[in-house]
Amino acid sequence: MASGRFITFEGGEGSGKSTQARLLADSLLARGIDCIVTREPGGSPFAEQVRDLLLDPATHPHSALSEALLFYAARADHLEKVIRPALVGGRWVICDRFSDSTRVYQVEVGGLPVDAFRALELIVVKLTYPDLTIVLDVPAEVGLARATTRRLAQAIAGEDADAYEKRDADFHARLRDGFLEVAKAEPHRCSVLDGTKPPDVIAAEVLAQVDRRLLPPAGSR
Ligand code: T5A
Repeated sequence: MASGRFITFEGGEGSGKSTQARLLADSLLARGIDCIVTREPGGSPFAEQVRDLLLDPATHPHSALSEALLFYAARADHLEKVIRPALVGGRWVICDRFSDSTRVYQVEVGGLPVDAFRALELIVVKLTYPDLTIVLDVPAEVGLARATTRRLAQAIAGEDADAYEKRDADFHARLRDGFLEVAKAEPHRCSVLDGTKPPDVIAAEVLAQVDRRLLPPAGSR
């Protein structure tokens, strides 16, 4: 049975993941490759409900373990209802954040023991690892400025800034270092791209990575 490819976008806040996920989907669809764009936390009805709880500034303070368990509750449903069925059906899945975000936010920054993270990965993700992860790297202040601009626009429409963007600049710098460490540890899966370039330039670089790493050479297609 044909199996689709699983591509994730990772990086700090406002690094351009959602923008690039959409642009990649447009390029793949133009090539006749059936794909879906999804996100974490979220991506399935239950996981979107968990997302609302996680990102609600009014949610009561909780430990890194409690937070990780919520992310994996959402991830389990997302994998079961959306990601695995798409891949089994031969569709490509483009996901805005996945387990590397837990590794960075909850383990590297939040202090969750790495053994707990590995145990949850074994139980929930099993063998559904991404084939390719694009890490969009931007200085913390650039990502924050972009995310804040967008949030301000949303606030006019009645939305509040989420719980995460209220944290300080040091937090965002640690996130950046965390994602670069993940990419360094797994170069066969991860590709780091400069997220400060214009969106269309980054999109071309993403496509080049997809071509090089996931698509067979033209003669063998
Ligand atoms: N989280 C998530 C965890 O703690 N653990 C986990 O396991 C998971 C899965 C999710 C939060 O949850 C945390 C991480 C997050 O804090 P979210 O709202 O989904 O919350 O947050 P983000 O994923 O950070 O989403 P953002 O929308 O803030 O960032 P994106 O998707 O990286 O950026 P994007 O594409 O929306 O762009 C942001 C702005 O920048 C502009 C866009 O037009 C937009 O205005 N932009 C550019 N401007 C100039 N040049 C470019 N190249 C640009 N690309 C985009």
